[in-house]
Amino acid sequence: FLKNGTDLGIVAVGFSGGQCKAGVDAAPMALIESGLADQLKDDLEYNIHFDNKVHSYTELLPSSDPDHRGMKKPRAVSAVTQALSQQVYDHAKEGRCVLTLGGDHSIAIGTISGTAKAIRERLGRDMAVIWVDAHADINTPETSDSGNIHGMPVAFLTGLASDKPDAPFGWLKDEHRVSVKKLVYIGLRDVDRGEKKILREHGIKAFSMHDIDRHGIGKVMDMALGWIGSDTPIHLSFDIDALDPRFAPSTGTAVRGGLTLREGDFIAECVHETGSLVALDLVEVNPSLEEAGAAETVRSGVSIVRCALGDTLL
Ligand code: B3U
Ligand code: MN
Ligand code: MN
Repeated sequence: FLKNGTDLGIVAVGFSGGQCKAGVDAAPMALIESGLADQLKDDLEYNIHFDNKVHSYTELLPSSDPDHRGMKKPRAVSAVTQALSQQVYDHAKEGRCVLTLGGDHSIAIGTISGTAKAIRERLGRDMAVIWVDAHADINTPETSDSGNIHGMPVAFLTGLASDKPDAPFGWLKDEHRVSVKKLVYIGLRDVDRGEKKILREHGIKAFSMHDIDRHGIGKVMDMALGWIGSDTPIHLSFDIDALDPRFAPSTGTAVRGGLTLREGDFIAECVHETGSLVALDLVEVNPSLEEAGAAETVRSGVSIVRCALGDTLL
């Protein structure tokens, strides 16, 4: 579905409302200022479709946004992800691969729903999702302790959580959803008790850091891509906190014992090699945390994106 020299849509999302820490909204600008878009155009020869702005959707944010089923800022996250879903859909419908720069991981409600819908309409296919993260982000509003929606996107995208039609996330329909059978996690190491129960009960494929230590990242990628099956469109959602804090200290919920940068790059390279990548998210870079490491974190993010979009070592 994707070759170098083809069309790439870029969406920059300056949104932090899925969690409590300010600053993650500054990531898209930091990534672009470090030359990411230019490198994709000049080095990897993409035909870039980018409106050159960071969207913050301020006109969509409600003046009052009380908790709903324990979720914090439900209307803000809903409005932003619904608008983003349409933006990503518009790119994907044209046959472009879509790169979304976040923002916190709640924005994946928008990106994945938009790609899933476009791929269904364009190819008549259900797509797979590879979720690279220290966390599973599969809490339902009821299992979440924090109420932060960036810990819930996978539950809404798989239909494990849903809202009534007139409630904030009522806009999500079957056409936006992905099957739990087509979801694969890599890098998990901080999973809530309720999330472990969900993963177990639904037979969701997950490779934790333990699995990576046991088998090595090469075997894990063979197993992950084998589970998805060849010739299946893939949406890669990459949370920078999957990387060890040595390589990505500037993120909201850093967890020790993570992927090396090479392991992260390798995951991205393997997904590119499938030729089936249809969309990529890079989320949770927060340059205002651990400021001494912000440049390193941005550099790691740029590296992951370059590898996923076809940069090779040789
Ligand atoms: N599982 C916890 C913590 C968390 C999820 N995602 C991040 N942190 N980045 C929660 O809040 O749901
Ligand atoms: Mn995440
Ligand atoms: Mn995470």
